Amino acid sequence: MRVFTVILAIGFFLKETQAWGFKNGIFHNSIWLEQAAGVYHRESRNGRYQLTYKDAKAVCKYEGGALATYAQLEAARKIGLHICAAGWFDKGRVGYPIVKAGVNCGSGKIGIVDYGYRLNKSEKWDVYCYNPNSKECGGTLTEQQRVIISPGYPEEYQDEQICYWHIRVRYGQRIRLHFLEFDVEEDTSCQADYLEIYDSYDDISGFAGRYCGDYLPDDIISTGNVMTLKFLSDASVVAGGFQLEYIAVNASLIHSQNNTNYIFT
Ligand SMILES: *[C@@H]1O[C@H](CO)[C@@H](O)[C@H](O)[C@H]1NC(C)=O
Ligand SMILES: *[C@@H]1O[C@H](CO)[C@@H](O)[C@H](O)[C@H]1NC(C)=O
Ligand SMILES: *[C@@H]1O[C@H](CO)[C@@H](O)[C@H](O)[C@H]1NC(C)=O
Ligand SMILES: [Ca+2]
Repeated sequence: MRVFTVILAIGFFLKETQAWGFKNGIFHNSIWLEQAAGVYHRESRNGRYQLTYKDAKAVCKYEGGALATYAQLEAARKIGLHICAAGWFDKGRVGYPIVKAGVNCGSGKIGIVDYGYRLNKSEKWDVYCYNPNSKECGGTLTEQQRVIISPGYPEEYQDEQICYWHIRVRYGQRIRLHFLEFDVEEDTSCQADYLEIYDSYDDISGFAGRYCGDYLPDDIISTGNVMTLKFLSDASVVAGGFQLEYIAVNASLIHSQNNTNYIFT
């Protein structure tokens, strides 16, 4: 039975390897750097591909930015912005930036995958915004244990921040998040400012929760060796921010043997 499981797992792994692939020893289906060169990708709060051109402009404006131009998107791509989701950018154009060729994303093309100027501005896509004033924050964390803080903590965070933290610990380990302090602008469905947790190495799958307010969230344990945290603040009202700690935990110390979400490193 165990052998059978291993074979199944290897089969799954090979299949996924073909579809996705490795880059810098990281196995994944898409890369996103946090924002790059002031450009960032946004989707509707209702999910992917929900924004008309008018909505898209409003999203960027709401966060203090504007639609990215082709040149800004390309500048960001050149320093590593790789996002497998088509979005509006300047002048009603739609496309996305690709750094790494992949079958499932851009059909092997590297560069801006450009859908051109859309005649129908009611089509729904994501959006690429440009805001040179938003602070760089977040990063890729591989330590066994580390404290993560909101930008500027223990000072209040500022408006218009977007941070991604990608946590990756050793194969066979899991990540336990433990909140130490938490104070993020409160609203009923956390639409203004929020911290989002993903049980995956991107913010495309594995959504595990969105948090705001000043209630200290419970500990969260990943199902695999990766996690993504995303912090976003809007154009007004700030709060104290947050401080949390992650610790790599040996999976064998956790009862469940669920390894479906591991990536190889
Ligand atoms: C424009 O796009 C919208 C959304 O996809 C669609 O419902 C509508 O029929 C399109 N209009 C035209 C004229 O193609
Ligand atoms: C976790 O596993 C590693 C490698 O198997 C081992 O060296 C380490 O001592 C373990 N840590 C704990 C807390 O059990
Ligand atoms: C294992 O994890 C996956 C993904 O999180 C979940 O869909 C599945 O139900 C889990 N299986 C068990 C036995 O816990
Ligand atoms: Ca706010």
